[in-house]
Amino acid sequence: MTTKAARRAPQQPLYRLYYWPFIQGRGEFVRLILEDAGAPYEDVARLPARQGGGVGAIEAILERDDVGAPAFAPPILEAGDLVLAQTPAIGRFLAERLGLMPAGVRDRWQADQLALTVADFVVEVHDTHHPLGVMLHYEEQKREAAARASQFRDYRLPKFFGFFERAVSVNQASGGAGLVGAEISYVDLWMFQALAGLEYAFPMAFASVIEDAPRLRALAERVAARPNVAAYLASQRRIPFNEDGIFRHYPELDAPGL
Ligand SMILES: N[C@@H](CCC(=O)N[C@@H](CS)C(=O)NCC(=O)O)C(=O)O
Repeated sequence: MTTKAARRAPQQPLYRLYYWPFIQGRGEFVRLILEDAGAPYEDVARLPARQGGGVGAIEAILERDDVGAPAFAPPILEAGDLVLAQTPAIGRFLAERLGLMPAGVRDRWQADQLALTVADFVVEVHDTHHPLGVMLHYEEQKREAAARASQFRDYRLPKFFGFFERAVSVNQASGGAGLVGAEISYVDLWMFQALAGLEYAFPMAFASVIEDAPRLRALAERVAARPNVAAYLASQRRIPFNEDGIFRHYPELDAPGL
């Protein structure tokens, strides 16, 4: 029998994401897992404030002391009683539940290893436009950003791409689909997002490194063509890349002298 309270409470989806509503940012790595798996979720801060959304919802969950360990920064996932922050921890949690984690023990640990490497890459991309810190605007650190971006383009980007291409190559040589394990995993979704972001932010540098990474390119295309991912990418739920996010297109950082 339904109680009055249960009848009054609107049914909330099990998964509730709290992330800045105007950017893809790190929230996108969580959204992609939920979308690919077809898991119903609420992108809480994108709801109107009168429905409990907006940035206020993020501030409120960050302040909660009744959830075990408090969350330091978004993205934050609420799943029933669990409130979990840190993108790689959320990725691991959701991938386990939603069938996007490789099956074998070694592969699971190595999925973790690779997901953290993608997360490192994301930090380095972010630091190209904010090398001094996030409390200053890009315009206040343009000189340092130019120097940092040059290091990134010349050394770090080729190193990361060479590494990821090698990882796909090694895994595919033993019959795997993507970076690790037999099937496409959450790490492949993350790799897709890292490549999409890089192509937006550094189109010229991307064009030069992707030439030497054919397996990585094919993997990203394969992820983008997965039916739920393709539907998501074509939907309004996919926030366009912009200059408030992690992957920002500043032409002067991509091609100095422009
Ligand atoms: N290592 C964390 C980083 C979280 C993070 O830096 N979140 C950003 C948005 S992408 C933020 O809002 N940070 C606020 C802060 O660090 O004070 C993760 O992977 O989730």
